Amino acid sequence: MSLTKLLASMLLAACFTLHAAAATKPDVISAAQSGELAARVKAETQRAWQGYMKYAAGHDEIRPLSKQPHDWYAQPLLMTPVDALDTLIVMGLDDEAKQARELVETKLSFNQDIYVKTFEITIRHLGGLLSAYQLTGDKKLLALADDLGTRLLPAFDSPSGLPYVDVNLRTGKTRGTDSGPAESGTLLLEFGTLAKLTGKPIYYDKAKRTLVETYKRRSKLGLVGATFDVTSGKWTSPDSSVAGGIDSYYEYLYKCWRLFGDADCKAMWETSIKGLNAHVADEVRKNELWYGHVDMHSGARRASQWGSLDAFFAALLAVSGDIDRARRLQQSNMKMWRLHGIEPESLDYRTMKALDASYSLRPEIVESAYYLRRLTGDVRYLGEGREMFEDFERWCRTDTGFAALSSVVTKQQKDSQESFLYAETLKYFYLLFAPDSALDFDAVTFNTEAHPLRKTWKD
Ligand code: DMJ
Repeated sequence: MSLTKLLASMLLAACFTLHAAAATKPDVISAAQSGELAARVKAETQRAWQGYMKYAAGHDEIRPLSKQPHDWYAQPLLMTPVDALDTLIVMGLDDEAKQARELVETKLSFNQDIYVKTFEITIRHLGGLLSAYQLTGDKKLLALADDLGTRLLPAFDSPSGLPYVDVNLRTGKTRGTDSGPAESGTLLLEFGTLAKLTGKPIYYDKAKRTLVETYKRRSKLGLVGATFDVTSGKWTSPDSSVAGGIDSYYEYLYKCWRLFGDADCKAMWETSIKGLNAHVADEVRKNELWYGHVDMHSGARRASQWGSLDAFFAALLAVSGDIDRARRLQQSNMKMWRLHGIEPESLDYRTMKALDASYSLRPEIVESAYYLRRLTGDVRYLGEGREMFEDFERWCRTDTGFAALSSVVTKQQKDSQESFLYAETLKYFYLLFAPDSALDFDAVTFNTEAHPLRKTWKD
């Protein structure tokens, strides 16, 4: 081969390689491909629902490897149908939605002598029932929510106004004083909506008080700690971050302004986000944005830790109007995802080493991709969504649904499938790829379990 021919063929090969790379680049997704992805997510949701119905109908969850039912408490509270119902409706899986609704309406009773987690039952059950009621107009769902709301109210009767961790649904007895901002600050979207829909202001007032009590305990830097004692109302850990245990407290400060137009919430959010950006935000390797852990009083850095729960914060930045930081943070989220081809529960963002390598089928990074896609119109988030969905299917899929991973390094599956898989992870994947008309983003406010709530009342 002549030198010219050799050079020409090398150039051609280089062009081909570049073209091939461009073709697989995540940001080149057409509307048709996006529609196909939405259909794939819908089919996977249907398949996972059928797995639950076959092996665990009427129970809280299915264990995806042993195919056994699993309940959180001595009596099932139908976590999966309650969490899945609005997702099935939004996806147009009508037969499956009918099954979920029937299970909820015929088998769910809150008149049980069991202590339940105030926070978890509020975000999953109150949130799920209220959103399903708003989507269907079915009054039985609102009656269930009202019954549950009444049974949870004793949780607010503590000396500090911060809620007890557990409440007995039948006796109203409470227990659990070791709590934190996420548990006290993630109740107002649900209790507030319940108040508006039932005309019972007590629900709004109690949940707002506990949010305000949390905020009142902020430091001079505008930051909250990780844990407090419900009886004394004193901080027991000064560790400040946007991580699990605190996360959705910040989310609800902003979203309660968005849904209820509550000006106090707006003011509390504005003070808080200033404190977070001034003291908790951290930039490494020149322009990578993360939010680490600091002492709430001094601002001294305690850890460079980030994780799959923290990933929601890009969505919150985006919806509250800070698109620039939101985009940068989502890049960091993707860097976390790509480290092992699926994200770890937590990592050190300075060393980029996983600190907890498990993956619980969490939705937050997908939630952020969805918000950014809707708010910027940028197709790169579709490409990143496809990449994540393909990894998610590759490593977590089982013949009955999806399994958590005990390690994202070894990809060893674990016998656990939390109900937020249906409420959040599959819903956010679907909404990311589906046309905007699948759900009017501007008209809803998602609670922290991705149950969309709508303002249907007059002020
Ligand atoms: C969900 O129950 C909620 O999103 C909560 O705010 C945090 N943890 C899970 C999902 O990861």
